[in-house]
Amino acid sequence: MELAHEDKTGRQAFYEKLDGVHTAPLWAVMSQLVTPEPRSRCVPHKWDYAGMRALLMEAGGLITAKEAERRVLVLENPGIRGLSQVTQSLYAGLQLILPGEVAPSHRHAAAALRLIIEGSGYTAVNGERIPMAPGDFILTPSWMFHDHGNLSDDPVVWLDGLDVPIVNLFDASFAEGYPGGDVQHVDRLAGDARARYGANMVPLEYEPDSKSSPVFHYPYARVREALLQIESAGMCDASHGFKLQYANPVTGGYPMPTMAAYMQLLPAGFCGQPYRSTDATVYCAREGKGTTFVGNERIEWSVGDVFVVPSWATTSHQVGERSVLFSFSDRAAQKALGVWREERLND
Ligand code: 1HN
Repeated sequence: MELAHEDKTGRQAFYEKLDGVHTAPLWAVMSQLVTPEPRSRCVPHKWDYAGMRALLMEAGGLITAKEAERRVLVLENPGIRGLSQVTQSLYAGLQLILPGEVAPSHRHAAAALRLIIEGSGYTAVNGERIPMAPGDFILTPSWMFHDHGNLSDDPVVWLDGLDVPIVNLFDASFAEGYPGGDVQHVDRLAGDARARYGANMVPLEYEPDSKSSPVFHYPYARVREALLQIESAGMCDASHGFKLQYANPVTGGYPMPTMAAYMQLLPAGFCGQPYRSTDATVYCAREGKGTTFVGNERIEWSVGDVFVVPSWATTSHQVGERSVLFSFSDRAAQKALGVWREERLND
């Protein structure tokens, strides 16, 4: 910011004096601190699934899931390398578990969500083993023990999303291993959480003891069926196609306090209107193929590809064939804090 009466040497000496006592003049930095609109260092980027899968398999030959604790390739936003961040607030990675492997049980303050890309395995959480199938959405809420395994004959690969950068922003990170070995004690039947909380009913006089959805598993088969039925009813959103958000059935709100997640069907020939919002978003293509325009960039995607859209970047989707996109963002946290904004733009 230019000041009316230049006195550069006097000011410089003053700034050095301030610097010596861990102080700085706000007027020199204010325009970068408080911008008229979001100015993200993050950039749009796509991680091609075929290439990432090959690298995961290479990692599979170099380190076991147990030795690595989590055999994950972290997706780093090219604009902020070295921070293990896919956006300013979120972590994303691709995880591989080979047949017979176990990723040992642990818990941490950060919450995780997963979108299964290929194969079948399980995640154990809250004493229950949750089966993983392609397209399934799975939660491991904050401070709940979780371990993963693969009892099949093929690799299982999924996309992890965590709110690690948010927890670390608050310097509120805690983590510990499961005291009883690699695999947590399983004391609930398969399907227990879904039976108790996922049938549009809850246990008698239920009072939530967690800020996250007690339903840890949202199988893709049901989501897909819902999207197809909604598509057949028409009323396509001009920007989003047919889009559903994952919900905590107890509150109707987001499945976790920090993260929102979505599945959207883009009907054949869809040519979406541009849209932007303050929640930078990570997408994973579930079915079909298409193009997403992000600012001046053009991202071509097909099944398994992961791509990231920065905050406030103008975004539009186009497809030839019917396609399905999964996505997640920090919208839950932004809405809780009252800072979330969106804008629909017209061509
Ligand atoms: C974690 O616990 C998992 O449980 C995956 O699968 C990725 C990234 C950072 C910190 C903890 C998992 C993670 C993680």
